[in-house]
Amino acid sequence: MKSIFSLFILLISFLPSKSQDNLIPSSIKTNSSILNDFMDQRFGMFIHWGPVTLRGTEIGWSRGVNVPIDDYDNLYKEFNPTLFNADQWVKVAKDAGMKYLTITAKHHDGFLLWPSSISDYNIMNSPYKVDIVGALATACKKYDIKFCIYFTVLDWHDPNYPIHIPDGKNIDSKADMNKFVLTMKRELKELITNYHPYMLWFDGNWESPWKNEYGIDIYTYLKKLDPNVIINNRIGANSEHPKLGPGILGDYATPEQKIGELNMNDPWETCMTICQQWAWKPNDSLKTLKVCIQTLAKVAGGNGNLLFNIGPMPDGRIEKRQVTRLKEIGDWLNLYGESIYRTKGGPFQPNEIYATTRRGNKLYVHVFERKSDQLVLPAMPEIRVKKAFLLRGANIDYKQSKGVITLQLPRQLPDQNDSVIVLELNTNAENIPVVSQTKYNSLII
Ligand code: FHN
Repeated sequence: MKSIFSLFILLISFLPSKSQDNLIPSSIKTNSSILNDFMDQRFGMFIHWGPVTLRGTEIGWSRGVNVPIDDYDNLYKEFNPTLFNADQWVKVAKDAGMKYLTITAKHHDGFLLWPSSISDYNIMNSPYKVDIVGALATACKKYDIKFCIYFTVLDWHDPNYPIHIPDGKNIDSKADMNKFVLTMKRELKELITNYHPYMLWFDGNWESPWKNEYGIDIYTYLKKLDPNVIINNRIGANSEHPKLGPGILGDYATPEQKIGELNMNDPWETCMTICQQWAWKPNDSLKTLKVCIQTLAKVAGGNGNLLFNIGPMPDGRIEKRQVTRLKEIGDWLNLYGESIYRTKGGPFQPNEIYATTRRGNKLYVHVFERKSDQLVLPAMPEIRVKKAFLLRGANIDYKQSKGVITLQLPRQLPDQNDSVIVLELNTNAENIPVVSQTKYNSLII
C-alpha cells in the first residue's frame, strides 16, 4: 500500500502543476484558526545548542571546516552540560515576553537531543544522560510556553544522506535516500508522539538530494500523526525561504536574519540571532536593545512573527548578557505588549522612523526616531482619529486633513527605542487597506 502511495506521490509530482501547494489536499493543511493563533503569539525563542558548543564554532557548518569531522563527531563524548536547567531556560523566554520556544532537536550534524531508539548518536550516549527535548517540553507546559521543534532535512552525519560536509559537491553513491527518508519519518514519529510539538521548524531543504515529493510525503505523514501541528516552509525542496505560494510547501514563510516584507495574506516569521552566530560563540557581538526592540516592532508592523535565537553555553547556562538583553525586551513588552501581541501589521510599510500595528479600532504607531516635532502619516481616506495618546501616557495633539494625519510629537519621547502612540479611530483599523510604499515615500520628512 505504502509503495503505491509513494508511486502516486512521485507521479503527481511530475505533473505540470500551477502550484505545488495544490499537491497537499486542503483537507489536511493546517487550518487557518491554528495559524492565526500562531501569528498572534508574535515572539518566540529559537535555541541552537549541541556538543559543538564545546568548540564555540557554528553548529553543523563548522563540521569538517573549522573542526575536523572526527573531532566534531566525537564531541558528544565530552558533552556534559551539568548546569542545564530547562525551567531556567523557559523562564528566560517567559521573562522576555516570548510565547513559544523552538529547540534544535536535530541540526545538520545529525546529533539528537532526545533519547532516540533510531540512532545512537544522541544525548543519552553523552556523559549528560538527560532528555533535553523532553525536559524543555515539560518546562514549556509548566510555564505556558508553546513547545516547538527544529528538525533538519539534511544530515551530513548520516551515511544514507548523500552529502557529508557543508557545501559538499560530492554525491555519495553508497547513500540511500529512501532509507534516509524512512529514518527521518521514524525520528519525527518519536518527536511527535513523545513531545507533541506545537510547530515543526524544518531546515536544510536546499541541497540537491532533497526533492519536493519527499517534502509532500513527510508533510502528509506528519498530518496523520498530528493534524494540528504547524509546519514551516522549509519541508519542500526550495531555498525561497521568505516566500509562500506556488511551488512552496508549508504553512508559513521563514525570512532569515532580515525583516520580512509587509504581507497581510501569507503568514511569515523572521528568524534572527541575538548575537552573530546561531550556536554559542565566545565574545560574539550582541545586538543592542534598540535593534532588538525595533526589529520586533518592524516585524510585527510587517504582520510577522519574530523567532529570536540564543545560543546556550557548553555547560548548559545561557550567557548572563543574553539573559539581561532578553529581560530588557520583556520589560518593554510588559509596558507596551498590547501593541505587539494579537495585533495585525500595517497599514504602512515599516521604516526607520516608524512602524504601525493595529487591533480593533486602535492603530499603534511605533515611533523609533524623533526626526522633527511632527510625524505625518500617509493619507487614509475616510479614516478619522477620535483620540491620540501615548500608550500608558498623555494625550497627543494631532491634525487631520484629507485623511493625512499629523501627530505633534512631545519634546521628550517616553522610550528611546520605541515610543507607542495610540490612535483611536472611527472604524476597525484592521480593515484599512495597505498603503503602498510610494504614497509613504512622498511623506517622509
Ligand atoms: O543552516 C541553518 C543554520 O545553521 C541555522 O539553523 C539557520 C536558522 O534558521 N538556518 C539554516 C541557514 O539558513
